[in-house]
Amino acid sequence: MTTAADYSEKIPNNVGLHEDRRLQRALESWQPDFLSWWGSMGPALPTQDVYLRTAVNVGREGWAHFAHVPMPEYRWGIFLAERDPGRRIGFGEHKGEPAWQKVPGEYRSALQRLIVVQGDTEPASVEQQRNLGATAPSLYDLRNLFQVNVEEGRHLWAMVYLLHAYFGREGREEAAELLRRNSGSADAPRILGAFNEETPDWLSFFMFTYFTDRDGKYQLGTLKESGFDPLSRTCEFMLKEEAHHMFVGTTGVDRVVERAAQLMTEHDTDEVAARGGIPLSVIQKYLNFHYSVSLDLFGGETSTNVANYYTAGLKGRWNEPRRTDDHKLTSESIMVDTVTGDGEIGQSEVAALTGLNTDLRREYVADCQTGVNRWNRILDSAGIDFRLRLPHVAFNRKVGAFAGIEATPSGELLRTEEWERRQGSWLPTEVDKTHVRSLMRPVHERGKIAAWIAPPRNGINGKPFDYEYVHFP
Ligand code: BYC
Repeated sequence: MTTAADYSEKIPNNVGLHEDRRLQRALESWQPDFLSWWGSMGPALPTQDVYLRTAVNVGREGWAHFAHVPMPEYRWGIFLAERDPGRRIGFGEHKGEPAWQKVPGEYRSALQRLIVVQGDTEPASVEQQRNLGATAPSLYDLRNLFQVNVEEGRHLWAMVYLLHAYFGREGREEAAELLRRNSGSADAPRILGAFNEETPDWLSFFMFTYFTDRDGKYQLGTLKESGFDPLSRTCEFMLKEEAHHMFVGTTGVDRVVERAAQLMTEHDTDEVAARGGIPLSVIQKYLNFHYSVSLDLFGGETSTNVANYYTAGLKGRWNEPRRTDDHKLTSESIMVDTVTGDGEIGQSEVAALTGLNTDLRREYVADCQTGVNRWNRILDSAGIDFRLRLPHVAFNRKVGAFAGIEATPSGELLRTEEWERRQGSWLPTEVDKTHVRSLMRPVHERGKIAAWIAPPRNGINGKPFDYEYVHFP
């Protein structure tokens, strides 16, 4: 199989779509629905064209092509990483067997469920970010937003391809449903909690791309290990695109923190709101919110679903090949966070298989900490004592062991009344949100940037910051 994408076809792909006319027709009939969804739920700001990256190859070198593209003409396609013909299942009860090229009947519904949940998040994030273009702090940021959006659209294509190619009529129905559910809808919401929250301002967008896209990185990392080879290969390639989304989040928060620090130093005050910046205390509240809702995306600390997925060979662990155990875990155990019998936050020992959501979440938490360290280094080098922190895992949780309790960011239990009284000092209040929103004025002039954020260190693809990343009609 070649790795290069065939752009002469209606649906660019590297899966030899033209060899399977039925599948091609099915996907070609989904395509107008996708485009109509993109038109009504995708980026709302009219543009003439945007400097976008398009995948042209899945190999290691030169996989992307950059050019100004009118957004509706972006070529969404289907790209799977190269097939390793000798690949074997790396974990679970089928460990050592050749990876599956077809869906094993007994795992059909579980696999379909995982693909649908993954697929559902992609268009959800596009919907959540729909209106951000109108308040972009610079053309550079606007371009990054649109890049993230078109690639989330492509990730939807990736899951829809799997549903159409391997799950028959039910798969096609699920693919249609992915365009019918909408973020925040009362009748047909998106499946996972965080994807029904609003992303109303750019600080939220940067926190979302830092914390929530990072859940994507870890979940895709586990699905990349899947015994179902087409899922593994599609996730492998998605991870490549995902890296830029997290870069947008990491450097976005960097720049908001840097600007706050500059204003604090310049005016010798913490009151940066009056100077057009976002106070560090508000940045901390946004961080608390996005981190805690993203922790919920890992499911419960203990879960029989995840144990079954692992045993069946459908969903592995982060860095599965590098783990030094037996990759079956039938006789291992793990400590997981819990609320103990006497109502305290503690830990308990459970079978390693049922604790796999905790295993993944711990990898994620350690990764999240690296960003916080990085932001604190910015503060440190500006001579500022304030430090950002990840809140305790029990803080503001709606899923799992801590869903029924309230806790402070440092992990002390609280009575409900006290939580109600104090939560405004930890989570963004209406006043905070209104202030952040009031700063969100569009800066669509080349080379200019809003006052609440520092410019980036580098532009995109070697271009300068003042490059004309977006043209308007
Ligand atoms: N909200 O057994 P449990 C991304 C449900 S992000 C609502 O503890 P399990 C992206 C759960 O479905 C990555 N419901 O959980 C980022 C289950 O329902 P059923 C997306 C929730 O199954 C940014 C029940 O509660 N990919 O790519 O072990 C931009 C019991 O749950 C939530 C994936 O998530 C929640 N937060 O694990 C764009 C990978 N949490 O089955 C894209 C695929 C749990 O009893 N999904 N529930 O009806 C999975 O691997 C798993 O479904 C989960 C949950 C990790 C989500």
